[in-house]
Amino acid sequence: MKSINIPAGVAIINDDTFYKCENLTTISISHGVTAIGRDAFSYCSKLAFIGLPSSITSIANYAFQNCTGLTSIKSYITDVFRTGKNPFSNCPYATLYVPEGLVDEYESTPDWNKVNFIEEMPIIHDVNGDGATNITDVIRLIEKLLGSSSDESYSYDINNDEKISISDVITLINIILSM
Ligand SMILES: [Ca+2]
Ligand SMILES: [Ca+2]
Repeated sequence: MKSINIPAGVAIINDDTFYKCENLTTISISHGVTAIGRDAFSYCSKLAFIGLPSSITSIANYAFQNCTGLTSIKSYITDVFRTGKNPFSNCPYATLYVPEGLVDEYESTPDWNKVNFIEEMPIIHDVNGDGATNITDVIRLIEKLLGSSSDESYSYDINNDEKISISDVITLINIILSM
């Protein structure tokens, strides 16, 4: 089991669900999940990235402890709540990326504030991850919107609002025009 999509309709990820899934490399938690249980992803040592949708309202004790390969936690949560005990304990390389303007709030809310690095979520310009931001990225994004083709490893949500929409196309075009 290397890759997991939590399907829409699942509201709670129970305690210990993915405990010690050491081969798990990617996890996609869909919007609608509200709670992540105790030790739900503990010791998933190959997990590198996680995204936390804004629907989440609780994260229990040690939910992601010892995810030692974790480098990026993207939180879309704007209503910042207190988590259980140190959910990111011993994730030494993890950076917590948070919505615009909320760094101070995360830094002052237990136990989010135990993550070593907390930064504002960067605006992604490079949809296809080839190192350049150009018209090809606009085309890939439009193809995704039209449903004609898509590569799920690409970054389509340019403006970090959890949705892929025409506003991402406009934001990307504005970025390219201002380069
Ligand atoms: Ca590109
Ligand atoms: Ca978007």
